[in-house]
Amino acid sequence: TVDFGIKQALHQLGVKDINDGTSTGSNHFSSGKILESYSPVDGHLIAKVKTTSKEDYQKVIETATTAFKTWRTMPAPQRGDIVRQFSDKLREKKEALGKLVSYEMGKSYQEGLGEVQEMIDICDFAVGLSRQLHGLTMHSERPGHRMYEQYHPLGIVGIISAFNFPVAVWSWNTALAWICGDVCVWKPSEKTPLCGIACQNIAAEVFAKNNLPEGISCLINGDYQVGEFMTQDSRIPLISATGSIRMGKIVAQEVAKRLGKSLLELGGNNAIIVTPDADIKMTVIGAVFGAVGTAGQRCTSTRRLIIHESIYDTVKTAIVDAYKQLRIGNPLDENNHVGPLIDTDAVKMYQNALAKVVEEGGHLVIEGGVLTGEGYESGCYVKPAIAEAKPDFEIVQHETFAPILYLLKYSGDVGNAIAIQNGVVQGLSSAIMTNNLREAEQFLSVNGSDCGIANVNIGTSGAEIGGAFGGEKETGGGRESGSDAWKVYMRRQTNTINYTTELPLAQGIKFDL
Ligand code: UN1
Repeated sequence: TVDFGIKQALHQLGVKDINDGTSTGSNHFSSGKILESYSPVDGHLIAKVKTTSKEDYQKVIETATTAFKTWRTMPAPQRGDIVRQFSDKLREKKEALGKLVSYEMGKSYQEGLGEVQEMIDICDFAVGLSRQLHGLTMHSERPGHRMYEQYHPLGIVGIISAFNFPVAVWSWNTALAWICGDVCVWKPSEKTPLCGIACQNIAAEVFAKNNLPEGISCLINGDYQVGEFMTQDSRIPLISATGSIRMGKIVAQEVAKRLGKSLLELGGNNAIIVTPDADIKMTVIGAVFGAVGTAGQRCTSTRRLIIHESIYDTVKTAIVDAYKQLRIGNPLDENNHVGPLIDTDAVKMYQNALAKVVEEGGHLVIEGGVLTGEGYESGCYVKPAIAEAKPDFEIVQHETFAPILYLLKYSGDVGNAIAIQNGVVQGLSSAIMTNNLREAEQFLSVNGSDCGIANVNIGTSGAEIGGAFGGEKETGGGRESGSDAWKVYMRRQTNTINYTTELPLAQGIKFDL
């Protein structure tokens, strides 16, 4: 088998592979049980990682707490310079890290590189932001008084991330949290622990070079129980969690019990509305990349196409034709479009969803199925499938993390399509394909899409880092990445200063002694 430079990439990232030693793990406190990381690309065991025990966790938090005392006093623009150095390192290691993402998670190498690019982009954004952590000033109602607000660092930010964006989502959080003066403790998905170690190594190198404590960035490894150490820990004022709605509900309740803050990025059930005025060629590119990119495992993946009946057959034929060109196979081979699912459990969920849509009366236009034989030994490769369905099917209401696209038909005015699009519990990303200004504006209006992201003539996935990223309803309501998402990583303080010799009370209250 061709190695595609994996061994070298692991070496460059300081991640030991299974032949180099028994275990790997750059977090300094890891005495828990062993976690094995298998590649969905070829089914090989890549490495073993030691997980974080409860005792280790206590030490991690002590380290983070100590680091926070130094870090929070460093001026924000200087913290920005550290983030700049971190992004320089990411530029150096882009190919290696992109390759590891591709090999451990299974997305195409191009998308692996794209993910590292998102890390670089958010760092650049954060560097500029480090000079712009602005508060407002306001006019006091009392004479000789000044009022303003300022933002201070929050403390430890706990990050729980998912396998599908094993490096970028961490950096959306850390790049902002760091310039805000916070320190981070990260629990990556137990399905992609090596990506976590690689990132930690890069961060550690930068902190060491600047004589800063490594505790500014901490890594903990393990399953949901390790996540629970953080959600239940009142020393962590903010938990930023990405994953399923089921997981998010648990995290939200645990954090709320201690009145902590949570930032949730949960499931999507993203749709593209295709109106009679759509550009079909653009629609096909947007829909196909949205549905099969990352093998349908983005939270922004396109799951539903809501097509006007007058162009339904045309769109269906064009999409089916495009699917016939898709090459499925090793994601490190740049000739392939679609890589494997994360593991065989994900394959089972894909199969169950296909069975369910048929059971509910749907029709498979492209059947799908699991690939076997040479190159597919991991058992994780599936064919992207397309099903004609009804909006209210139970399975269509549900987010299946796999390349399954549902075709739904609407008639009449675009308002009917918007009602279908909004008729699910999730509210992450949405799009409309139209050249009709009225339709586009209605889609973006108060009566339009209820999602956190609403695009015109662009698909549902592939958001830029400059905007706030997140969604409404059961997607969890959090916003990460660009715009003013940084504010959640800081505590706001309102300051009123009296520079007179009198003490007038607000609201005109008289209190004479
Ligand atoms: C995710 O799937 O969790 O918008 C994040 C996108 C990417 C991020 C997806 N920029 O598709």
